Amino acid sequence: MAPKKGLLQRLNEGVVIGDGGFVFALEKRGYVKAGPWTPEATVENPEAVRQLHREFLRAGADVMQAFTFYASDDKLSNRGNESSKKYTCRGINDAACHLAREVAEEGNGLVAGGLSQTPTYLSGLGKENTQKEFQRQVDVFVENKVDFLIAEYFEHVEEIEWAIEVCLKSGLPVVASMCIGPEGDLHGIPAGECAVKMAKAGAHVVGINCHFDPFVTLEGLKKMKAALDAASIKVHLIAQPLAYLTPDAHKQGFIDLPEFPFALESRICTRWEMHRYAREAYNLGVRYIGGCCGFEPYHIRAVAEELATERGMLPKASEKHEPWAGGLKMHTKPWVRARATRNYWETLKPSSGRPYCSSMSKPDNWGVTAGDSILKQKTEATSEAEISQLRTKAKTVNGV
Ligand code: CBH
Ligand code: ZN
Repeated sequence: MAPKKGLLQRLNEGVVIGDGGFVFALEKRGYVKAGPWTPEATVENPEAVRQLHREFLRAGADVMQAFTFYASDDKLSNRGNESSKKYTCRGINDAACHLAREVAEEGNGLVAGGLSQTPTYLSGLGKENTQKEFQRQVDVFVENKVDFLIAEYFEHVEEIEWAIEVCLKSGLPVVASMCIGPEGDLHGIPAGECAVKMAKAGAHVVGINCHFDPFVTLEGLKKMKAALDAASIKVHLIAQPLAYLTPDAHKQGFIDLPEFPFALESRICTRWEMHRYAREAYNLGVRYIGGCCGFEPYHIRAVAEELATERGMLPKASEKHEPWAGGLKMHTKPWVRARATRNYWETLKPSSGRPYCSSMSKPDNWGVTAGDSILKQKTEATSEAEISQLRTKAKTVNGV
């Protein structure tokens, strides 16, 4: 068999589909604790992690991200009453790489080792200490021969620049993705500038994951693209947004929504919204298109179905899903059969089923993340005027 094409070749030739949200999906299935959000499931319940990888592969994902989110030693040591179970960075990252590789080999998947922001940085302990945390993870990724590295979920561009520096020493392709929106990072650095800094630090692919919905994320990516173009920098773009609609979120995204993290369900994007996301991302020039928290395999399948022509194939999971609701033609009831059209689902405005729900909430207005604690700086309520401004913005961004 010919060797698998690497990430950069695939991006140069076409589109790469990422996977979806692991901590969120596995929390709901009972294998991850919300709060610490650490991935000890790779050791405790490997079958659950393996199964989720398989479902994303079957849905069309080209990348199996090893489940190594927040798996640096400093983060793992802060798991409340579970801290006595001594899981190490090495043990968890190694197990995660094995699981991802096992499933990637069942198809044409690539394995990515992932780094994310650290309590060491957020507590202000400096570059050397922060890079030590990254290095310990990267050492395990290199030993396991992952196909590329992905630094994701960074709120401060300075920290991701330090992560990129460590990653590059491995010689592997490096993807750098920040959890920011159009307003930029938490130090006030605009989104465009963040992209330029990540690219200048040497990342091969730059972009955004988590914190905002697909359409707000693409607004951020537009700014990144404009700044990269203005600086004549050529890199690939990545988008891995939330599957939750967040038109009302402020700078820190869904973390500040009152529904985070246990009551976000009414905000979940439909598969049809993911078709729109995939098309808009592709048209913008984004070539690494995946998802983060809230993205389940059926969302990734929708991305793969939307891009089936570009990719020259449908995913395996489409055996059970005829694109644009075709399967409904086999329904016993004629009014359901009548819904087997693209137009029906594209124009539907789904109801929430909750008569007393507002479409927008008032985001909390807390301070910035510092280590694992939150410094409450101000708690001004969002004003009515601000809410109405957000509604207007949402109409234009999300068409809701
Ligand atoms: O598990 C995953 O899907 C990772 N690829 C990304 C997780 S982003 C996690 C957001 C929650 C973090 C927090 O509240 O601290
Ligand atoms: Zn996320």
